[in-house]
Amino acid sequence: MKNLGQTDPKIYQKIRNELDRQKNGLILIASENFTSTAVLETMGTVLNNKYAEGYAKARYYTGNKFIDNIETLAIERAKKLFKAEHANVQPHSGTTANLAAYFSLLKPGDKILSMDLACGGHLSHGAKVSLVGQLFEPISYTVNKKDGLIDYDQINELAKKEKPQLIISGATAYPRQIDFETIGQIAKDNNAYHLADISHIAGLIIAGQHPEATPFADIVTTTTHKTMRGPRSAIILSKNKLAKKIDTSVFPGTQGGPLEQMIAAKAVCFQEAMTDKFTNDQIQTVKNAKKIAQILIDNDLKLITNGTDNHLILIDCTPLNITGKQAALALEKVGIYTNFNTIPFDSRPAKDPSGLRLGTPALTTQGMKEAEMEIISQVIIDILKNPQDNNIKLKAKKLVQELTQKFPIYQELKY
Ligand code: DSN
Repeated sequence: MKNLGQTDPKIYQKIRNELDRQKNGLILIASENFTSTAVLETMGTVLNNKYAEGYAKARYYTGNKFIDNIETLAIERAKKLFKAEHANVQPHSGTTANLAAYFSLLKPGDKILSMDLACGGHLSHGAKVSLVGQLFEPISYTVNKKDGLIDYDQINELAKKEKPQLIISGATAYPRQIDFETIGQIAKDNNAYHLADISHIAGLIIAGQHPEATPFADIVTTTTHKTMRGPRSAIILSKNKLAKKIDTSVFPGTQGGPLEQMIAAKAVCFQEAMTDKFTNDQIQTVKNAKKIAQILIDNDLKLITNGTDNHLILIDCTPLNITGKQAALALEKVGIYTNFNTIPFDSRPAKDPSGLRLGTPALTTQGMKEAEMEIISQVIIDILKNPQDNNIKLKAKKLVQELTQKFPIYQELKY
C-alpha cells in the first residue's frame, strides 16, 4: 500500500492499525470472518472503475466484455454451489438483497411473517424501525419460551390466521438448525411465498453441515462474508420462474450500477467454497462452537437452547449479574471481540441487552481447533465471572497474545 501511504498517510495508518487489531485479537463475532488475500486483492482492482448497469449482454454502457465474463462466471458458480436455477450476484448487501427480493414478490402493505428481532430475526426481515417494517405489514413468530427453539406450530397458526404474502425463515442469533422444509410447507399450504435468508449459515449449508434451503424456498438470500468468508456483499437465488422479477427488482428497482469488483470477489469466494479446505473448515467451525458451548455449560453458564448445532452460541448473562454489553466490553479489554445481543423475550433494550453472542468462523479460518477452544472458553468464563479482576485480565491478555502468535493471519500482507 505504498501509494496510499504517500497519498493519505492518515487513512493508511488507520488501516494498518485495524490490521494489527485483527492480527492481535480473537474474533468471536459470529458474523465476521477472515477473507482470503485473493478476495482482498480482487476488491481493490480496476473493476471498480467500470459502470455496468444492466446485465450481461444487456448493459447500458459499452466496454463491458470482460465484466460480462466475470459476472456470468460468478452467477454460474453461485448456481452450482447452492444448486439454484437462478442467481443474481449484484446486491450490495444482505439488506439490499432482501429489499429487492421483497419488491419482486410484494406490494406495499402486504404482510410478512418473520422471526421476531429479539428472538434472533434480522432488521431487514420486517423490524418496525426499518424501511421494510414501514412499507410492509410485519408479523413476528417467536421461539418457544421453554427451550428457545423455533415454534413451527406457532408459524403455522400465524400463517393460517394472518394470511401473509411472504414467510421468511433465517436468523442472526439462532444457535440451532432451521427446518426450511417445514417452513416451506407452511408457506405452500397458506399460499405464501417462502424466502430463506441463509446469511449466517451459507457456508455450513455448502459444506453439508446444515440442511439446504434452496429446495424448499422460492427465494434464498445470503450475504457472502459470514461463514462464506468472501467479500462484504450478497446474492439472491431463486427458481427460474422468478428470475426476471428478481433481476428487474435489483436493477433498476432498488440499485443502480453494480459493484463489479465485489462481484468478481464473490466469484473468487465461490471458487474457494468449492474446495475440500472450505468444507473441512466449516465442519471444524461447528465442532469448535460445540466445544465452546459444552465448556460454558460445564461451568454453569446459561446458553440459549442449552447448546448449539451451528457456528454460534448465545449466552444469557443475567445469572452472571452483568449485561451483555458489559460482558462484551470486558472481553474487548483483553482482545476478545464478541457482540452483545438480545436474547428471546429480552426484558432489556437492544442497546444494552441480556445476551452475548459468540461465533467460531474466524477462529477456525485461523486454524484453531478444539484444544484452542478449551483455552478460549476458560478465558471467557474467567472474565465473565470476574470482570473487574486485574490479574485475570492480565492472564487473559497473555493467552490471547500466545494464541494469535501461534495462529497468525495475513502474514503475506505487506502494509
Ligand atoms: N448484523 C449481522 C450480524 O451480526 O448477524 C447481520 O446483518
